[in-house]
Amino acid sequence: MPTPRVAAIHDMSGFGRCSLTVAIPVLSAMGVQCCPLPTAYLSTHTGGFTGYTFLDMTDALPATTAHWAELGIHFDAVYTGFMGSEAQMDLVADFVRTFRRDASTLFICDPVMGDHGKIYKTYTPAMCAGMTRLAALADVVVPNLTEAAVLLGEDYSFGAQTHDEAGCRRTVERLSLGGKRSVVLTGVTLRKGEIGACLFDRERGETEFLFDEFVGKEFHGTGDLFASVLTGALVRGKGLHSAVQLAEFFVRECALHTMPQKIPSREGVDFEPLLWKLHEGL
Ligand code: PXL
Repeated sequence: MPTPRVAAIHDMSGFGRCSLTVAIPVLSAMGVQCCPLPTAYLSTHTGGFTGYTFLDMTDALPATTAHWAELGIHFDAVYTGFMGSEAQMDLVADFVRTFRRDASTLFICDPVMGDHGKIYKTYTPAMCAGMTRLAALADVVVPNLTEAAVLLGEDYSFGAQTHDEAGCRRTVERLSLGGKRSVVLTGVTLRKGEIGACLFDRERGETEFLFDEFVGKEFHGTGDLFASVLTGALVRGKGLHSAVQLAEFFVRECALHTMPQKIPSREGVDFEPLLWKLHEGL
């Protein structure tokens, strides 16, 4: 199999293990070429740190789209996450349209906007509206419960509202836009002690739940870790069900390995020593 190639459009946060500092090593470890297109450079991510720098890289987007298009580069997937400005949403949509001329290019959109009923500090309502437009183009959309509510124009500050089986099923089926795209709703807890995903697979036309043990502590960046493993597995030819299983396995392994080290949760999970495990799952 030739090495699959992914364009990864996320921020680069220098410290705190999220977005590109997770996507690049994870995809490389999975035997996938990662071509990063940073949306912003931050000294740290915005969750749990103050005083971080923020360099908006909006101008790099159309310039890189044009250069890569001129070079005729083929991507097996475009994988997007945290955006730095309102304008970036439509510029990334242009990027997707440019490189999806070939129907084999998957667009995997992690509509990063918030978590736990809160929107991230740098996101405006206009950015959330733009993200909703961008996510509508995706082949696979990977929202957490907060982001799913934003995408559906619902109140996102809820507590347990969609944490019931029927509610999750309805959410993913609505987000599938009539079965046209796959959906992986993350951070779902129906019973204490477990965490997982509710997924709709457009290939199989089915909705299912896949749970794993909740290790008891949350860490920053695990959503990015999950979506990066999912992306790697999909471009390496796995179906959605196995790709979600591998992503859940890896996030749990990393959380279990990090817990005893008493690393502050804002530093993310200590995934580097475990990257080799991704090969076992492929
Ligand atoms: O993990 C999502 C994420 C990505 N990038 C930046 C963030 C966050 C979440 O807080 O701040 C910069």
